[in-house]
Amino acid sequence: MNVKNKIILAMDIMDLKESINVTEEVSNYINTIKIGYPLTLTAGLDCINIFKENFDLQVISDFKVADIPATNEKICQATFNANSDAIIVHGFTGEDSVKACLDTANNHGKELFLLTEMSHPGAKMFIQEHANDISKMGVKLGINNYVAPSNRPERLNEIRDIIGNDSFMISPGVGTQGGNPSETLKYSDALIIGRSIYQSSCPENSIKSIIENIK
Ligand code: NUP
Repeated sequence: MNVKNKIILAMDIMDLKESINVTEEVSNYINTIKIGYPLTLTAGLDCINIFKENFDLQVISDFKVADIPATNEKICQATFNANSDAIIVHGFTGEDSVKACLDTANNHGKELFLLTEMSHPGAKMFIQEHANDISKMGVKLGINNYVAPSNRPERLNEIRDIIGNDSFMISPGVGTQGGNPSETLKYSDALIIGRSIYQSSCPENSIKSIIENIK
């Protein structure tokens, strides 16, 4: 996946019109948007086409797919048929479930992002302990794209070591969740940023200032 810019907009506004307005304000600074359940459960899967047609953006669907293989395959099919360029998939479900998603992505010529570890405090309870193994499983399956937490740079470092420099890593948790853009980009290829941009009184100024401060 070609994310030429360093910021992926996490669009979790639960209103299609407002989400389009905010995207319009920042669309010159991004080429990829990440949508998830908040927007698609409100506006429907067709919002993917709406963003792609109006803004010429790549769309990553953050559906954190985490079911049995047969159901995962259906979820991925529906997402790619709706024109999504990529899907985010949980790794804790194990190799067969992830492989079902990967095969579906490959069949559609689309991308899969493996979620290795999450950014919220509760991630320390269960998922963090297994994040390195989840990353190793991704490498074994030949997965190229990973999601790992910006607000834990020491973990980004470890996960980067496992997935290697040729893999593509994107990181949520910047700003509102405490992650620092420059620190994150030492390990990650791109930042996923939502509230720090879309909740700002001027999203354009916010994204500009984040970009200007990236060292
Ligand atoms: O571990 C994760 N943390 C996380 O915040 C995995 C994610 N996919 N996300 C998503 O990234 C989260 O659902 C939201 O869409 C975005 C971060 O948004 P914000 O904290 O910048 O508002």
